[in-house]
Amino acid sequence: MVSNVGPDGSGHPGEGAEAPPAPGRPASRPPAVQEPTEPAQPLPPKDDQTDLNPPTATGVASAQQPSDQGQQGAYLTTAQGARLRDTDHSLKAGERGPTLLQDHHLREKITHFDHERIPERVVHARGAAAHGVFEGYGTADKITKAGFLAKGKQTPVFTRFSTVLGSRGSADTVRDTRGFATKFYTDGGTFDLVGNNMPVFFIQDGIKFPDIIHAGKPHPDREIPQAQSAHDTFWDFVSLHTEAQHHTIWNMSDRGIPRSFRMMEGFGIHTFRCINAEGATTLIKFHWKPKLGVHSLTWEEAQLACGMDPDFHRRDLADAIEAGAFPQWELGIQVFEDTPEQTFSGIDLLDPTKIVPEELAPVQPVGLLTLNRNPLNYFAETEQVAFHPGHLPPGIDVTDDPLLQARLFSYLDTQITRLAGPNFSQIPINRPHAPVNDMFRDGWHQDAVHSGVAPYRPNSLDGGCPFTAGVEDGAFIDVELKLPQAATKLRDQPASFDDHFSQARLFWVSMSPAEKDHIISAYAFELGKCYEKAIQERQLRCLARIDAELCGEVASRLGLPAPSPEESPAEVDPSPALSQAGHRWPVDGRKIGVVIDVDQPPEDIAGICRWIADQGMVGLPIAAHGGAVNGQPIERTFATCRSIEVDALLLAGSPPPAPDAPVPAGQAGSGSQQLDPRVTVLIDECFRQSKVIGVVGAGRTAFDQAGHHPGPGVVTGEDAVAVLGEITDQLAAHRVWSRYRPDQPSPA
Ligand code: HDE
Repeated sequence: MVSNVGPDGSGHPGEGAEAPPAPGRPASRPPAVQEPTEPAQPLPPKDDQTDLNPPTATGVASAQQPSDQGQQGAYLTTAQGARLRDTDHSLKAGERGPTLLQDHHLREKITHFDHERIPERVVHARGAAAHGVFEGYGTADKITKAGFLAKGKQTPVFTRFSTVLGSRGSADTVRDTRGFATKFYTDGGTFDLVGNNMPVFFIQDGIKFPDIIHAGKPHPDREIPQAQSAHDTFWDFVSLHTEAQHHTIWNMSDRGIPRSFRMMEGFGIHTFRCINAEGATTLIKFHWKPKLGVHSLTWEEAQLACGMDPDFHRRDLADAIEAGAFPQWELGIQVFEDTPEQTFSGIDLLDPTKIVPEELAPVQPVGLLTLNRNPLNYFAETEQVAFHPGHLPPGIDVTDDPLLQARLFSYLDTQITRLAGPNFSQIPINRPHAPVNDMFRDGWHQDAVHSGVAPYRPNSLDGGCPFTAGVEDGAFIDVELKLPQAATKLRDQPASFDDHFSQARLFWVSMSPAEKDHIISAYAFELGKCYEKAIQERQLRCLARIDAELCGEVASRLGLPAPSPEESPAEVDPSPALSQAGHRWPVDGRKIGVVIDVDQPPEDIAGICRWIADQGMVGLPIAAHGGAVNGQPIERTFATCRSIEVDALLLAGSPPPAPDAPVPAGQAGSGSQQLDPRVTVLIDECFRQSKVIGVVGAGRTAFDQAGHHPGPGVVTGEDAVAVLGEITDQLAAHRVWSRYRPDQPSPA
């Protein structure tokens, strides 16, 4: 940070700059004035800044505009650039006297601070983001002329992940839908793909959006609960507006508590229309497929993380990128013929509460997203980025999905309050990388210095500039569509939107037994938090229309009778692609907790950690105390580590007994002493959460004392590398599903 660097680059005043404090004087008295020498950290060379300083709204590269740089020069200055001698003492009438109104620096500093916060996003307030690059495969060339999808074309991107309901300071691992928004800075103008980690939405018409959000947000009287759907108004809404039942069952499934942003699918949800170079159109749906697979937390892990590490997802993303484990997703499309009906296999493509099963329309990969750089400044980039589903490049256009249509209005409108005016696209993170030459002028926070006198067209004073582009110049041309001649103006929707339950059932029947059990537990937990019995009963009537077993189980856990379905559940074929279970995935970046003890030879511990790192995973040494054990730096202690932080556990030594633990009469030696209860909890939780547990040599003492027995997913042996090899193999399935016992409910 240039501003923190003193003249000698150390963060302190230069040698001789400050006389030793006189007796009785505070050490922080202003230093004597002295010219600094060269700053120790020179500003990055111009080339390094080009990424952060894309062309401005006037098309001038911002590196040519020094005002775009956050910090310049080595000296602390006022906002006007006057160098400051002291920023720690206000100007007073006498050492013990009142502060003077004329102290401009004091007023400027406090005034700026008073206005540092901007309104948080009305939804999706909590998020984390990263920069990256998108490379096209060229496989969509016949469908769209969008240049960023061309083979080998690389486009800079910025992706922001978010929860929907919580405020900016809420926890990451709450049960909720996740946002997955990507800004592609394409040569043909910015493209924002503003999607979610679930392929359907709560409502079919955007006019209901304020209503579902009011229902999901905290109750207006007490402003609780925060970032939760486990409350009366949410369940009141979704049981009355039954189109929400499909999205709700996704929320109650494991998809509502992802293991990591890196392990989530993403969906554009709406159907979009593509146009190719010949002018032919196709309907498509966007999908993001994570290279690491789709994985989730258990409910116990999610709840633990809310307390142990509320920044769990944010930290996970930043740590992985910093460690060079760059997350990747393939962008894929489902392709449908653009017929007047806009349906596929009987599914209305304009209904955002419906999916098209991948077995009917396979997802075809069209490019690869790699996130490879963390933001430098949260506020400047992650907070101020502004997405909009209407930011489309030539080759991609919208459809008449009534939810998408309302979004096209909302995203522009909301930024005017959130980012204080209409010029938010001039904020560096929002600047297109394509040259911009609009005729928008003035307004709050206008940064561009526009030249010319004629911001209108046609004109004869500015040489006719700017010119309009034709198809051959890459213009965005709205797809022309014939509207039905006999269309009636009305507030209504097509009859095909009335089926609210068949796809919720499709989701349910596609789940594995463990996933079904998680869904039942989630409904029972969330509805169990409702005060109103009438709401619970109404939601049970909805579940009866999805599946009798689901309804019966939830009803019994709520202590209510299971209602009979008003209509028999539909006959549907499962879609195996919807289940997360039964696949194997790369283990890159997975964390193995290694419990070690002081007696272990240093070469053992170092060898274990090296082996884990060589596999592209992260070893997390855990010991009784911090610092180092036999030269091995300790990352976590028994006090700071909980199961949530590890994907697998290796008991590599016999940890010391609990301090002051009594030795049972007649027994001696560490093997008979009581295990530190924090290690017992760690082993218990990993066991219950179906994580692979490796037990090497003396680690067996700890495992036995925790009261567990070898079984599925417990790998024992004397050779640490052999045990680690087996752990790694089992990690590819994420969890040891064969150890999962639905009849043994976890405490959370
Ligand atoms: Fe959004 N949504 N939304 N939404 N949405 C916003 O825009 C809105 C919808 C989504 O990381 C807001 O800039 C309406 C569907 C994401 O900055 C706001 C409707 C999908 C993000 C808004 C929807 C989304 C937002 C709040 C119904 C998935 C975070 C701040 C018609 C396809 C983007 C902002 C980021 C954010 C309105 C429905 C995804 C208020 C009116 C469907 C990922 O404009």
